[in-house]
Amino acid sequence: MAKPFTKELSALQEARLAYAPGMPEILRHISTLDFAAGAVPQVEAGARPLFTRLANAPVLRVVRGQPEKRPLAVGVVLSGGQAPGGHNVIAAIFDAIKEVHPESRLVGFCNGPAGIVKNDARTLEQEELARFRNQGGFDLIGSGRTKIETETQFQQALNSVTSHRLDGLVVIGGDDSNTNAAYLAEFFSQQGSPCVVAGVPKTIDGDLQNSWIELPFGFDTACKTYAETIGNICRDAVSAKKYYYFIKLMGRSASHITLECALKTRPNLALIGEEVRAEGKTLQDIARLVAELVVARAQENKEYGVILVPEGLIEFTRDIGELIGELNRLLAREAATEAVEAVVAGLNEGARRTFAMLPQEIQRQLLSDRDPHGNVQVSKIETERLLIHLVNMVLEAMRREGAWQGKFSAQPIFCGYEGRAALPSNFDASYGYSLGRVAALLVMRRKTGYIACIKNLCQAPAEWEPQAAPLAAMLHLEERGGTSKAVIQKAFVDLSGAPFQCFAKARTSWRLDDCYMQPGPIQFFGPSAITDSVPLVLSKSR
Ligand code: FBP
Repeated sequence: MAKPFTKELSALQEARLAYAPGMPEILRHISTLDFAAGAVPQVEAGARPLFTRLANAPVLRVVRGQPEKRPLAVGVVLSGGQAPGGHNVIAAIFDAIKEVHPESRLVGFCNGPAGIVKNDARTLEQEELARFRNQGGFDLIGSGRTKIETETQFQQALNSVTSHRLDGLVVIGGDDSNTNAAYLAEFFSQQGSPCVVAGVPKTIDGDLQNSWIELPFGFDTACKTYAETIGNICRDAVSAKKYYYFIKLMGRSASHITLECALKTRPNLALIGEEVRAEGKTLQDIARLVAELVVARAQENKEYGVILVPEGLIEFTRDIGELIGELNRLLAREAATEAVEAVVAGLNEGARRTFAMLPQEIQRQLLSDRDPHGNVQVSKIETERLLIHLVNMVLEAMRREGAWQGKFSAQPIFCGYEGRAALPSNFDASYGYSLGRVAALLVMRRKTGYIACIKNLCQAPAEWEPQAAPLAAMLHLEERGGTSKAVIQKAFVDLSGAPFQCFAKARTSWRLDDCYMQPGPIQFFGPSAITDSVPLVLSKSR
């Protein structure tokens, strides 16, 4: 296979290589930086016994300190789904450790955490990295979803970092991957390894947020990419006036992406999973709600429209949510080896009834493999098609009763993978780069079990505030695969928060009036108000 850096780039990719990402002013002189300890956050009682080494760690602020001149050896791994800005995290670690000492080494573990276990690694050099700066995708070293969980895997991971004589390992990942980073940090520390473990918050889903992490990197670019498509579709809808577009948006569980895209494009309806759950709605209720919209718009002579459907919607509905819970329990117990009939027979009565009402294809998708963390692979479930099917049924019933004579022609669309590997926006290019420098500093100052954070993201990068927060403080007990486990809590859309409230206030007029907005493609050249815009969910929170 040809080496990645021999790839030919487009004119825009070439131009992006020259972009100098922004960063907080203080991060420019890495070798003279240190951390100052702040408050010590509480670690949940259930997690404390598992993290005896990591508990009682303070939040860290970046400050000036004594120069460091030692060469550093750092390992890096990309974990989970792609997110724009990942290559910049790696480039930043490389630049930072070379600034500390030209003989510093950066080792990339290939294809995700499996690369750490198998010690599938290679040294990354300037010439190769130069072709990946400000580029999308994760193809420099690849990614993967393997979970490091058995005693043997932990030992193998330790052997790998020891064999490379690493001072630190940087895990670039989402909630599950950073949970894994916390366990690795604790294990390495208990075994007396000098290798520290640092996390970097990544995921387009936007669900790795808490008191210290305003947003993970990748969310901004993915939302801008999807919003471009949605805005174009809205324009098509209002031009052709003949289709209802059901656009499913990636984001696994939480509806952050849908909320951001709705604020950017103003569709006729945007379903928010967290609201559906709060109101205890079933999928049938949602189908009726959409049918009502179709009927109301038809009365205004509008037989077209745009509806946003979050990928995780069905998990939030009362009926399908319960069914998925039941299936997860049975599949975990039976290790998915049992025949489908046997799994279905094990369902409680309500779940069995819900299952029976679903089209066969959706039944099959619901039963397909879980990911290594036990999650249903919602990106494989065609919720947008299922909803169209159910809305059609409601409308046809209305037709039979003489309550509906209109036309309903629907098109399903899925916005997903294309947003994960897009060329990073200026925001994500700079954010990824800044996070990478904080991660390098964590290794340089031998701080283990921390995640790099940047506060004040609504401001220009020069004003951003770099920090590091203890991973242990983010853990809480959750039931996973039938057992209780300390994991980083996913952040869902806060229905009382300013971004959702702002959407809730505006959406009534979007239903019947066509208030569509067309944000257009991500811009890299031009006025800063356009090229450097930040996610609306951040700016509306202020
Ligand atoms: P991460 O949380 O690992 O970043 O992945 C996000 C995501 O893109 C989800 O939005 C989506 O449901 C899932 O990955 C798809 O996974 P896969 O790449 O395995 O199809």
